[in-house]
Amino acid sequence: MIPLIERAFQFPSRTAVVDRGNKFNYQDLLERSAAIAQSLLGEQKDLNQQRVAFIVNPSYDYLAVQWGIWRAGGIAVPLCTSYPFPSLQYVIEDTQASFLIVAPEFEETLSPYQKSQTLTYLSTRDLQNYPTGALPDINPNRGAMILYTSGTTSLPKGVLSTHQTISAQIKSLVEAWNWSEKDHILSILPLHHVHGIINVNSCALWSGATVEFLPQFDPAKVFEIFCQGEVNVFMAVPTIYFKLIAFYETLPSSKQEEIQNALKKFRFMVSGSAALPVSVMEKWKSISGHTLLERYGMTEIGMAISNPYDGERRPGHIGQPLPGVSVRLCDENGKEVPAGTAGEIQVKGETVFSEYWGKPEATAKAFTPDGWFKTGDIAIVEEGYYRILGRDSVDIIKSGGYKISALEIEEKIRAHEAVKDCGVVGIPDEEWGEKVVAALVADPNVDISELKNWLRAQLPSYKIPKEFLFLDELPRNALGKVTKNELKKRFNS
Ligand code: MCA
Ligand code: AMP
Repeated sequence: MIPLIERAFQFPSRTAVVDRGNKFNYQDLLERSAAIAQSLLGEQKDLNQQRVAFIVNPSYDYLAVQWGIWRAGGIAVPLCTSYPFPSLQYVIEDTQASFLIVAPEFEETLSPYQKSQTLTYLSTRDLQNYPTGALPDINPNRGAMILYTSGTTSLPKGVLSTHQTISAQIKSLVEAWNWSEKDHILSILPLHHVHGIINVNSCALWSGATVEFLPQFDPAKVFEIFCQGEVNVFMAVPTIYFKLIAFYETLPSSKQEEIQNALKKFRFMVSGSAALPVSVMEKWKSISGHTLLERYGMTEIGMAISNPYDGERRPGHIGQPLPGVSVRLCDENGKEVPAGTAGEIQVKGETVFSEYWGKPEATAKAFTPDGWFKTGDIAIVEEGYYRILGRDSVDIIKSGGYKISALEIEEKIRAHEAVKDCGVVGIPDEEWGEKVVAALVADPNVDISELKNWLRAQLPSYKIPKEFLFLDELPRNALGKVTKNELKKRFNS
């Protein structure tokens, strides 16, 4: 039994999805996902945790494919829609996917797989109108989803969650944030990450609420939908609030007033995936009347810490542990720190992932011997509220909510013929939180726009450094290791 899908049988006639003006109820979603499950199964009775990679823009189709994979017994591997071929190939091959489902707009990019010997290539067009039949009974302990996250290694790692983990993550948030069937959320985040998949779509669908899709973030369209008066819950990364504020400020006062009135009717609004600058929180409050609810999470653990739904939402703080989540702060020896001292956030509970896909050593390293997940984020508790102070690695960059590995980018840049060496760091930026920048030891005549285009063929554009600096050599310590904090200063000077 897949708990999220079982719940949908309780409210078949409620509107589940609004997508480009079309409405779909829960019965539609159940029928369509059952047909997709059947077409994936073919002659098989159960996909038995075979991996099914899929690339579909955020939409009703995306949800039907995701649920279809789950109902056939597969592990869903959502692909990032802005990845170039090599990044997609890495995920497809790392998961050893047996199926690849491709929406029409991505067929050209993924055409090398059309005649693959190793996987079954399916267009979403092939998944229409399949006859219904029996579907397998799924044990919730089975693998459900693999999401890729960057870390302190150059290659991203696949994070495996079970249906049980997903249910635990949803239940914790539904309880903490008072989700109900009356809710209507705008889904604008990419759907290969926890924020969009769990916090937005799955919490809404668990509750019998409505998910409205806007496949590509666009401030004008977001405000237009808000002004229609149906949406009452919104969740986004700080950069999105920054961009909405910037756009709002360009509008005439009559339009601003209309937006203000629409926003005041919302039930609540959430920010997460990166630190919410207090200035953004305050500006958004002056526009919307809402104090954004800031929470903290990670791909491996779902959401762990949140400001209260009722009660004070403290600026610059992430709140308290969520229901069902145990949190502790530890020093570098793994010993819990005394109250009021900074330490690494460690997390335990049913919401924590199972393993890094195919990487048992990385999985073992990520947990303490007594089973706590080591987040690498450093925090302190002040008057009962957790506050993030930083991360234990300078090689992880958070830009616009995306986690980016400096090492992955360095490795790619170093492969360029004009580059002898390079160092990538994140520097503070009002809009992106952190901005990816690169120092090059290279032929000074190298054409930066050519270098960027060359990188674009291998990396998604949000990973491409926004600034380049030429240096004769990279700053290093006595052991020869690049001193990244020193490097950051070169960009600020
Ligand atoms: C787009 N660009 C970026 C980013 N996004 N640059 C740096 N960082 C980014 N995040 C660049 C593009 O490369 C492009 O550059 C230019 O901006 C315009 O691209 P476009 O796609 O049109 O931008 P946008 O639509 O305005 O996108 C900004 C965005 C997006 C909406 C903020 O980045 C986004 O959806 N971020 C959310 C990511 C997310 O959901 N993270 C959750 C993971 P050029 O013009 O040079 O090509 S974290 C998570 O799940 C954990 C569990 C948690 O706690 O939530
Ligand atoms: P990801 O691996 O993409 O899931 O990103 C998880 C990371 O995002 C965490 O380890 C934190 O570093 C960061 N993060 C998430 N929420 C917050 C927040 N509210 N404040 C600061 N950092 C956050």
